[in-house]
Amino acid sequence: MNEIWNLEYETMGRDELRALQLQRLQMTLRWSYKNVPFYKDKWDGAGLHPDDVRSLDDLSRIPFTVKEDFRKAYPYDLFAVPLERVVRIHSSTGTTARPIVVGYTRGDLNTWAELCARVVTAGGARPHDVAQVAFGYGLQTGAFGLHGGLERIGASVIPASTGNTRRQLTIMRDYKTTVLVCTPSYALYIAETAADLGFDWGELNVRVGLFGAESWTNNLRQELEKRMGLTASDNYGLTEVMGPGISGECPLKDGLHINEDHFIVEVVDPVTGENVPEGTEGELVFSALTKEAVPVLRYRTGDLASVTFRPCACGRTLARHTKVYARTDDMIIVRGVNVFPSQVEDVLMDIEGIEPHFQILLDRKGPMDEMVVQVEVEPAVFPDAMRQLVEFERHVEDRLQEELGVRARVKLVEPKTVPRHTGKARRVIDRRS
Ligand code: DLL
Repeated sequence: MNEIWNLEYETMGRDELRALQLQRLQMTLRWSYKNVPFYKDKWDGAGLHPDDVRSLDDLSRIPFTVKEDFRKAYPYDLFAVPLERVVRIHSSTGTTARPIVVGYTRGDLNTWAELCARVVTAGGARPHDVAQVAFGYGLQTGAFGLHGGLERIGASVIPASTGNTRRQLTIMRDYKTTVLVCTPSYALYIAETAADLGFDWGELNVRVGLFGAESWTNNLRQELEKRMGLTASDNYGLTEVMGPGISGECPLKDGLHINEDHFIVEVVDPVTGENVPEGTEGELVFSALTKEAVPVLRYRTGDLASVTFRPCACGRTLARHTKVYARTDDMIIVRGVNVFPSQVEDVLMDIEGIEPHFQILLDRKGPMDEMVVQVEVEPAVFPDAMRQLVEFERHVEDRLQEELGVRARVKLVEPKTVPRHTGKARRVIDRRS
């Protein structure tokens, strides 16, 4: 199954790669300094001139860029080119704050398609495939980005977009879809709908799932692979840096390969901002090396992972980061204990009879936080006798407590009660004021 889209860059020797990174970094620094007043002001303030960066070790002298910088720059203040040169605009849906707006020149779109071509190839897509893209075609980057990469490799792309799940399944069957592209939570919803409608996966041809855009555990991967009879790979990216195409898994699924000829990755301590040693978990920071319209240097993603620069048995020399299970800001604090939703998912997926749909509800009762985990049980398990129900709830509560170190109340709910998502799942409802 292993095939490498761009042998030259994906298997480049590390010395050669670092030389290329330095050259591109210096070019990007000069480009940003000259064309984006935000960077000029910030670096002048820090006493840094692009010419001061003479080796990759000087990278840490460059100030970080953060999400707030994008918000303040709304909509175009981080653009390095006039709008005449911008051929595409995307934005991430800000529910509360101002959205993040990014633009792409023709050259940027070309790079984006190249990088997504690498990621989808590593994930198992091939020119003969029929790829159904069930990310939303809209302002967000997922659909258009991966669409570009799939077209680049020569796959037949179906821009199905999200929603209308019954129609997704009909398309999947009638158009003979072989590659499904969406969030893992939507994949799960599709699988569930298929079962409800009596679709037989044996009738379908889907063999590869390219899933990403949200955190998901290996347990969920196994579940999806089992239910859908496919091989599922993870791919990662974010709007501020480019969208999808930043990294993706190869068939060995031992970390996500970062397209390092276009992005330098660093891992920093989320509190101090200092670089941490290879293999230590911290916050991923990316510097884009080739972007024209919206160059971005040392962007703090908020995503937690560790990175290895060891070559992979697949032949790629590109660094790998571990699956992103948590963000610095999705941690919830319940009665003083730090809890990540991915920990909850891991426990639940391990318990027989539980469906992989859950939601965490946080309330404050007097001075105390209360955490309720709504958990769906499989229809066959949904117990009639109240006693059994209570016992099962206690069992799940105990297992969660072992993992989280804090007691949550578990509420078993009937199948199909936890809200389903066609895009990214919403795992936590925090009603504490
Ligand atoms: O989610 C880009 C994307 C689309 C990636 C399709 C892969 C596939 P944003 O909407 O800006 O961009 O959200 C970015 O989503 O900082 C992570 O917290 C999270 N995220 C993205 N991919 C993964 C992943 C797109 N594979 C934010 N695993 C990022 C875990 C992910 N989290």
